[in-house]
Order: sequence, then C-alpha cells, then structure tokens
Amino acid sequence: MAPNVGKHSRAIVIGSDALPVIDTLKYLGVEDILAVGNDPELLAVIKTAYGVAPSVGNEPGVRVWQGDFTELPAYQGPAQLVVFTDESFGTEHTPREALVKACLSVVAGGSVIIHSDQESRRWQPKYPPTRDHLAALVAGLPLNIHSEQEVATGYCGILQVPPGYRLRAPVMLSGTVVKGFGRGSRQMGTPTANIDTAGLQRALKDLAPGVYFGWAKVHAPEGWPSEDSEVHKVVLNIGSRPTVNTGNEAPSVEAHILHTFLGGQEFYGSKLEVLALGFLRPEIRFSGVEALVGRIRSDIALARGALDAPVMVAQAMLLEERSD
Ligand code: RBF
Ligand code: ADP
Ligand code: MG
Repeated sequence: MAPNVGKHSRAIVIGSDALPVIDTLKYLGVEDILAVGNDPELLAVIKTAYGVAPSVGNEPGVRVWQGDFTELPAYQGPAQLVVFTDESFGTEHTPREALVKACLSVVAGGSVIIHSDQESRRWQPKYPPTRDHLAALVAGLPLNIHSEQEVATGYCGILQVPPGYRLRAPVMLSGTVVKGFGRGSRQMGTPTANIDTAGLQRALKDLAPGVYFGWAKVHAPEGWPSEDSEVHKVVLNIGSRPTVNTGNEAPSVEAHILHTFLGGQEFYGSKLEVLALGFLRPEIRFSGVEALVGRIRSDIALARGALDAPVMVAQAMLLEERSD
C-alpha cells in the first residue's frame, strides 16, 4: 500500500471508512494511529475495537480525535501517512483545504492517500477526482502524484511530499530593508525585515508564494558588532499575508533572521542578502494571529533542523564569500 510505512510510523486516518484502513495499517505493523472524524459513534467503535490510548503522549496506540481534519491541532502531528477515506476528502471541507492541511501534517518523504470504496461513488459522482483535477488540486503544494489506480476495493490515489525540502537551485534575494506594514510582527515575537521588492522581480519569478528557509546576511550599520553582519539562519515569507491583509496590500518579501541583533533594534536602510534554499509550505489564511504565530514557531524549528544538514551548511559559503 503506502510506500515507507512500518512499525515506527505515525498515521492519521480520516473519515467514516477508517476502520478497515486501521486494520490494514495494524497488519502492516503501524502502531501509532490517530483516527479523525466528526462522528462520535464511529470513534467509539474504534475505541472499543482497539482500546483507549492516551489522547496525547509518546506511547504508540490507536487514538481518536473528534472534529474536522482541517482543525486538527499541530501537536497531533506530524505523521508519515495521512489517509482520507470516503467523504473526508471532498465534502466536509474543500479538497484543496484538505490537501493543504495534509501537507502541514506530513513529514518530508511522507505520503497522503485518497481512498474511496465503490459504495461511496454512487452518491458522490465528483469523487474520486480525475487525474487532471488532482493535478490542479496539488498545484503549488509540496505534493507529487505518486500513483493513481483502481483497486479491488475502489479508488486509491497516492501523493508524496518530496523527501527533502531543497529547492532545485538556490535563489538569491538581495535588496534594501524597507518599512513594512507596521502591524507589529515584532510584537508577535518575529520581527521581519521587509526587502524592497523593486529589485526582486526576476528572482521572484522562480519562487511561488510561500514560506522558505535559507541563509541571510545583513550589512549592519556602522559600529554594530561584527556578529550582526555574519551569515545567519532565516525563515522567509513571500506573499500577500492573507491572515492579516486588510485590503489589497501589495505582496511582500519578509525575512525573520534567527539572530538577536546586538547593535540595535532595527536596521532599516541596510542591505540584506537572503539565499533561499528550501520550501517549507504554502502561505495559508489562518483563523487568527495566534494560529499564525504557532505555525511560524514550527516553521522556525523545521528551518533550524533542515539548515544543520551539511549540504545546507556548505551553501552558507555563497554568502560568506560575497563582498559588496
Ligand atoms: N502570513 C500569512 O497570512 N500566512 C502565512 O502562512 C504566513 N506565514 C509566515 C511564515 C513566516 C516564517 C513568516 C516570518 C511570516 C509569515 N506570514 C504569514 C506573514 C505574517 O503575516 C507577517 O509577518 C506579519 O503579519 C507582519 O507583517
Ligand atoms: P515592519 O512592519 O516595518 O517590517 P517589523 O515589526 O516586521 O516591522 O520589524 C522589522 C524590523 O525589525 C526589521 O526591518 C529590522 O530592522 C528589525 N529586526 C530586528 N531584529 C530582527 C530579526 N531578527 N529579523 C528581522 N528583522 C529584525
Ligand atoms: Mg516586517
């Protein structure tokens, strides 16, 4: 069935046809399974069948969470595998929202499976998606279509999150730090140095809106300690900030540098170079600033880890060796 699942995998199974999928996963040796659904009766059946594991914690087991998958709290993930059964992919939320949430819930190299049995097809003619529809649904998301097939029990589409976060080629974004919208990302705990987009048009052609990580170098003001002008880890948002954008404010390129600057609070007007190396996720309209801040914290943790890889460390030299 799904590529790369085994004893130490965590799986999230969504929807009313979860039971047979859980059986299959148990058979494959998967011990840590979270069933997600709106129907309390089905979740009760699952609890009866598999016993009750603590709702959170490090003990593997079958757990249940009642609610809409798109609302699943981040602490329930991440998983190696997300399986949508039946209606869970199409009717409770839009398929695109379901896939965006799936990307956020699956580790790099993990899989997303869309499964439906023959029965549900009769009452849901638009499901499963056609190949073209599926291709349109994953556009811009870090998901590849691995396979799509009719199996004995119905339809099965397998999507995969690429195994690494690396961009095919690093992209250099360089410009002056300008004033942003003053909405107080500093109060959010994540000040973002906004790069003047005037000089970035060419580079931005290679980058879809979304969240990236890489290395950054600020040419800090005169008199600031030399550490401030060293190469530091960075998370980057490129896009229109749908969570907070009140109208049609222009897209921005904002860099939160993982360094506490010693020379002062701000460095507007300084030159900033960012080398984008990997894509983390698409931009999302969160339910509020709190959810956004929570996710940015995860982005920072993912970026820190990814940038420790020797291939990423080696790229930092591209900035260290540049002189202006
Ligand atoms: N804004 C959004 O509306 N959606 C996002 O998914 C989003 N992701 C971000 C990720 C990172 C790492 C950073 C630094 C910012 C992100 N933002 C996002 C932008 C955020 O709304 C902005 O920094 C503040 O509103 C201050 O301008
Ligand atoms: P604005 O809306 O003007 O971008 P922010 O609240 O996002 O305001 O603050 C950003 C400013 O904070 C940056 O332009 C920069 O001068 C300063 N700053 C201080 N520390 C950092 C950091 N670690 N990363 C990014 N910017 C920082
Ligand atoms: Mg900013």
